[in-house]
Amino acid sequence: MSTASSILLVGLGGAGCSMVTRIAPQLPGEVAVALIDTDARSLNTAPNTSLLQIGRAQTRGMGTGGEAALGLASAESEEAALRRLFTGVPLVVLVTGLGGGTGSGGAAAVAGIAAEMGATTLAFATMPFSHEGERRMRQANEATITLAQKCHGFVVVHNDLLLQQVASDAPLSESFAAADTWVGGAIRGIASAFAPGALIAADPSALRSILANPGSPTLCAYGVGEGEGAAMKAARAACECPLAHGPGAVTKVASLFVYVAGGPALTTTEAFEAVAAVRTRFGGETSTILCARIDPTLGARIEVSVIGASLPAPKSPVKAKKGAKEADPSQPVFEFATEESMRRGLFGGTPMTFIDGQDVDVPAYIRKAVRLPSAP
Ligand SMILES: Nc1nc2c(ncn2[C@@H]2O[C@H](COP(=O)(O)OP(=O)(O)OP(=O)(O)O)[C@@H](O)[C@H]2O)c(=O)[nH]1
Ligand SMILES: [Mg+2]
Repeated sequence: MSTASSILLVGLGGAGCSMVTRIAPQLPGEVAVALIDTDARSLNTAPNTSLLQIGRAQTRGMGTGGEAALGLASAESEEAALRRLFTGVPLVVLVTGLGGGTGSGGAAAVAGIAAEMGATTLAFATMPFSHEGERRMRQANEATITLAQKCHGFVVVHNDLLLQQVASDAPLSESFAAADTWVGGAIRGIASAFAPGALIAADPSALRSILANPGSPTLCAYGVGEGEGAAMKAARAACECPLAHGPGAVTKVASLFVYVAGGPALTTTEAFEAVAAVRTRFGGETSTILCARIDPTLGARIEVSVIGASLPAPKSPVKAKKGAKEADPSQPVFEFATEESMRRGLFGGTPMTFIDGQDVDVPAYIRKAVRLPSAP
């Protein structure tokens, strides 16, 4: 099952397989696609797609019924097939939904094998809706810890946040499809950046060079703009993208990868302006890799995709010297305010409520940059 493509998009578990099946038709032809699940029903034959059923002995072609331990055993039972799948692939993009058993249990094992086979591994993992209950959320949270350690880049996607972008009376299947357009757009950006024929080209090793911090969350954003000032509109949309917000979101990065794609009218100045706007919002002073492509099918549209590596996690506190006063565990621990927490105040750490592209939990005078009169 080895593939000559430089990018392999992998869906794992029910959600991962559905998302990848929806996203795949929008990707450049060079991207290879694989679906992996314990549940045989997810593995529908699709053109140019590798299918791998895991855990035949463990689940007999059914899902794991929410058991992460079964998901892990199922992935491990197909280690040889997974190694063959990842042979010679420079970049693996893994998409999975956390909360169930196959994704939560199997994702770290699958990502670990991909990384061991030499691939730069970038994972997108959805977190359950809050109404799915505590057990699934706990299972998802536990999975994020192990999965993050096995990937070069790890993007947490909050389903609650994505669904806020969709009309509340939309049918569930439509809601998922609409919510997944953000993940799809971001993945299309990454895949197109590395496809041949880019104006300013990059290869997957460039991505690897900025994702040097396994275990830290990765910033991922995507935005589209159209008409006059399209590049700046796209850059602003990327800065407000729901993938780049939510609990635990990365607000400042050390290094950035920015991909700008537009129709034949896209100018160098516009591309650089978009990059500058993204850098102003997220940082990226250490290193910014720019990649750009003219894509005539985009017409007057411009797309901006962003991947950013978070600043290294602070070192664990130095052990107190013998005889020094121990920290009092009853003392509250205060964290430094981030730009985001200051903007969102009391609502920091809660899911965002977007209306007309604006986070309405941020006070209007901050959103609209109104200068307040100074105190007399
Ligand atoms: N964004 C998005 N999330 C989904 C979709 N389908 C399911 N989910 C989420 O993904 C989580 C995991 O569900 P599944 O992927 O069905 O579970 P699984 O990994 O197949 O695990 P088992 O079926 O228990 O073996 C769910 O709790 C939902 O939060 C989808 O199409 N899009
Ligand atoms: Mg399933």
